[in-house]
Parts: sequence; C-alpha cells; structure tokens
Amino acid sequence: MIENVETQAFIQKYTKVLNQFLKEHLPDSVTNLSLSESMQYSVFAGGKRLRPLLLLAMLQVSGTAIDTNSVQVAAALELLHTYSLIHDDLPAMDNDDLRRGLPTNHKKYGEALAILAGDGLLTLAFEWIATTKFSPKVVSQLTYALAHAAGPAGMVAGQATDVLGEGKQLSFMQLKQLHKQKTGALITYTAQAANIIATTSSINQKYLVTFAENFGLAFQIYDDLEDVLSSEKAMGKAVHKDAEEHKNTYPSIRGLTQSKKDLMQCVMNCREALNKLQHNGNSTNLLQGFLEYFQLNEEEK
Ligand code: GRG
Repeated sequence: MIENVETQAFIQKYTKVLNQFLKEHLPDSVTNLSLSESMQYSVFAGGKRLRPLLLLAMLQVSGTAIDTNSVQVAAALELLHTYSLIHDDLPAMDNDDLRRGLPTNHKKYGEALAILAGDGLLTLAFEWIATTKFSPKVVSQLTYALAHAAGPAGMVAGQATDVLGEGKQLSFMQLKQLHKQKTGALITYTAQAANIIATTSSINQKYLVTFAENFGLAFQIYDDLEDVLSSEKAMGKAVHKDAEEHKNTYPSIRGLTQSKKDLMQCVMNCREALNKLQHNGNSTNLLQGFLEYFQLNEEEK
C-alpha cells in the first residue's frame, strides 16, 4: 500500500522487530494460561503496529538510534492500543463481532476474559515502560505522558463522550475534541515519547507534535470515511455501523465532501510540519511515507 521505499523498508524491518519483542516477552509476563491466550490472541490478530512504528520512525527522524529500550516502549504502546480495541468491541460499548476479519476477543473468549485481557494489557504497558533501562527521569516522563494520553483526560474521556453522545448530535467542535481525545491522544503520544527519548537536540520538537496531532485527527476522519465508503471485506469488520447507530462522525456532521476536505487539510498540516523540520536539516522522507495511508481509492474520491 505504501510506495515510499524508505518507509516501506522501515515498516517491514520494525514490524518484525516489534513482533519478535512481543512474542518473546508477552507470554512470560502473564501467569494465567487462559488470560495469556486471550491477550496474545488480540495482540497477534494482525494489527498494523502503526503507533509503535510511528514512534520509532520519529526517533529515527530526530537522529536517535533505535535500541531495545525504545522498542520496549513502542511495544508497550501497542499493548495499550490493543486493550482499547478489546474494550471498545465489548457489548457494552460498540458490540462488535469482528475485528481485522476475526472474531472479537469477547466472541472468542467470553466477556469476562476479554475485560481481563484488556485490563492486563493496559497495566502491562506501564510495567514494560517501568522496566526499561532508561533513566528514572525518562521513565517517569514516559509514564506520565502515557497515563495522560490514555486516561480520563485523553482516550478514556473521548470514549465516554462517544458512548454518551450516541443518538445526540454533537457540534463540530465537540466532535473534533472527541476525535482528538479518543484516537488522537495515543497517536500524539508517539511524538511526545520520541521527544522524551531523543538524545539529540537537532529536532524542533513542537513540529513533531503538530505532525502527530494532525496525523491522529486524519486517522479518525479516514476511518469515519471508510465506514461509509468501504466494504466489509476490505475493512475486516462491519461497515456502515456508524450511521445505523446514529454515531457522531465526520460524514454525519460535516457531510462527505467536507469530510474529505477536512482529511486533506490535516494531511497538508502534517506536510507543513515536516517541511519545517526539513528546513531545520532533518530528513523527513520516512514520515512523509506514512501519509500515503490516507489515500482514497478512485471510487472513494
Ligand atoms: C475502550 C477506553 C476505550 C477506548 C477505546 C481507540 C478507541 C478508544 C476506540 C477505537 C474506535 C475506532 C475503531 C476508531 C477508529 C480509528 C482506530 C483507532 C482504528 C483502529 O486502529 P488501527 O487501525 O488498528 O491502528 P490495528 O487493527 O491496525 O491495530
């Protein structure tokens, strides 16, 4: 899907590194076999590893060598992301039977174990950050930023607004805030974490954050658009659910044409942030490649 050769090679290399890290360390971190199976099921169900890859790519762009400690933080972020999807799919939330073309965790293991698998992944993410060999200062900054992004001032707050807003029409500003928190906060963390870990001062950190903020919003608008435009087969999950469930989405509030323009604006903001980094002497081609994710195919344009 991604044609940028540098980005493609990076994704290929580090997806392997991340998967290997997860395979080596996840089973040892869980002492109950059924819980372990349920956690591993969702972690290895075919996720793109987008957030950890972005974090590692940002480190590379900032001129910091990627070592095992950074991979451990990136893998922790994937654990946390996986928890959010397991809980999001539960009957009390989105009530989804399919994710990535496979039965959702609660469909396969039952609701109790799915809730516990999510709880386990969330807490283990913080354990993995705490046990890196980074300095206590870096560990504490990484921990605070992740708790803030994922918790009740970030992703959990966004999810609450989403669940409680079903059937009620949110204003555009409220929708933007919801998306920023529910999906954007964890993606913005990739830049915050890279800035905390970075050992060089060669990068203007605020542009990396601007890139990630716009990437996060673009990611959710794209997902909203795909729910309207794509088929169930292509998505690996049920589609057209947002409209059926009267969910607050970009297409429902902004309309299809304006949503596509909003998506393009976010992508342009990402490009602008990268251009500013480029002016400061950083090679940003690797991150440019990640923007190809937002291309709509011919029928969707
Ligand atoms: C349950 C507290 C709690 C939060 C859930 C992120 C989230 C909050 C819900 C997901 C809702 C959703 C489907 C949003 C669309 C964008 C999105 C986060 C898609 C899934 O992320 P990908 O595409 O997943 O990175 P993969 O399958 O690649 O891991």
